[in-house]
Amino acid sequence: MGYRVVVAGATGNVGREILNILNERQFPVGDIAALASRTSTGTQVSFGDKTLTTRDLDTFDFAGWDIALFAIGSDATRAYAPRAAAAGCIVIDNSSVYRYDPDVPLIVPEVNADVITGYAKKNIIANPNCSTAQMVVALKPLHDRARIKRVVVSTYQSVSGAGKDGMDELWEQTKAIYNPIQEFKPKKFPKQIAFNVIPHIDNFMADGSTREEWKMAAETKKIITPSIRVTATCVRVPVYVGHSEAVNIEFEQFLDEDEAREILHQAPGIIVIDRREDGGYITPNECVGDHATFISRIRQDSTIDNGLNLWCVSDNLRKGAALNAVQIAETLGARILKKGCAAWPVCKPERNSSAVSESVVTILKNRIQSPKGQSPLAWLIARWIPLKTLCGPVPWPSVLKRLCPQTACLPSLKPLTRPSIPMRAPAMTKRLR
Ligand code: 2RA
Repeated sequence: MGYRVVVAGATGNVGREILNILNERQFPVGDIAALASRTSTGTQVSFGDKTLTTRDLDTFDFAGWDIALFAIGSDATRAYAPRAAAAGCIVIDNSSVYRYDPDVPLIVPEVNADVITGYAKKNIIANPNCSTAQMVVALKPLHDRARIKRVVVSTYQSVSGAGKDGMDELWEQTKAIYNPIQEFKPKKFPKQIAFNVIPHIDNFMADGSTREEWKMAAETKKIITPSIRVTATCVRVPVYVGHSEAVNIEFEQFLDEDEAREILHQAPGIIVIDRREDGGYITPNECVGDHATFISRIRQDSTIDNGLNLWCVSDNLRKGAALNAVQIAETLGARILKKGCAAWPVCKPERNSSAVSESVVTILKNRIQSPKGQSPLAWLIARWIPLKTLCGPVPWPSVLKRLCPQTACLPSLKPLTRPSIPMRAPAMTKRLR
């Protein structure tokens, strides 16, 4: 017996990723409905091997459906989420409408899964903003060890955070700059994004910060603890997918950089790639399609007593949106609704097969510097048993595909598609699977 699942906003970037991830993680779906606005009703979207035809959100009857994953704009969320919730369907919402509502839990499952019981007040659970989700995954295990006092973060956010229009604008503007037949004026972004960076995401607030920056502070407080002070500068960069963050952390207690690295190695949802040499760190281009939050450049900040710097990168459409929403659905299933196979989701941890393959690829391809002087082989063996315990067999086809991206080498592999990416620059196409 599986869940009756609704995906609202199924034709958008995040809605399509939700469908992909439900399928990839084998969420126990008994029945699925893909919903869209009236103008997009009838559009076909992929769900594994199946093709779904989108239905009209406006006339959909949510009664009898278990979970609705919402990836629609704020106004539509205000209109339809209460309707779904009143019909007994639990809403997992990607918009910012309910994030700061004290009667709605705001959840990143690796960090605060326990608050999920609070869903019952409104039948709604909120998904955090993309830039917050990846940061709190990194902060929480460090906070548990040394208590974070203050965070100073600068973000480098990809254009996909602004949706399909943002991606199209980067593509069209780049072409127009190389081939200036006609002028291309900024529409989605306030200034030129191609070959540029823009220190402005979302609306300005009275104190001079932007709402994106305010969200990082408010959401971190709600998810981890109100005592953490966060100051952010959020910047849009000409990258298609993958948000990056330079994070400076001040702790109450001293935390040595090697211990921090080891804590992050062990933490759920995190892969550490941190070698002090050319290329020994992760860049957004390398995280596309992965489920993990990647941490690099871990180092002491010697300008304060208890300071640490790190670099944090994740796929904003996945951990920053669709993946986190599906993980919330998994948590809801495991802890509250309890339908599905008996073994599920014990066999579906946060460190998913994609992350496992990334770990193995990292070891084999990059010869990662193992912690505490272990040889890479010893490190792999030590890590192997927990990985197998958590995730079952290592997904060798995926590992091989990462090691040998030329599909000719692996004719039997079915490529993973990402239909949500509308326009692809050549470098981007190479990375998409
Ligand atoms: C952005 N944080 O990157 C937003 C998307 N939720 O614009």
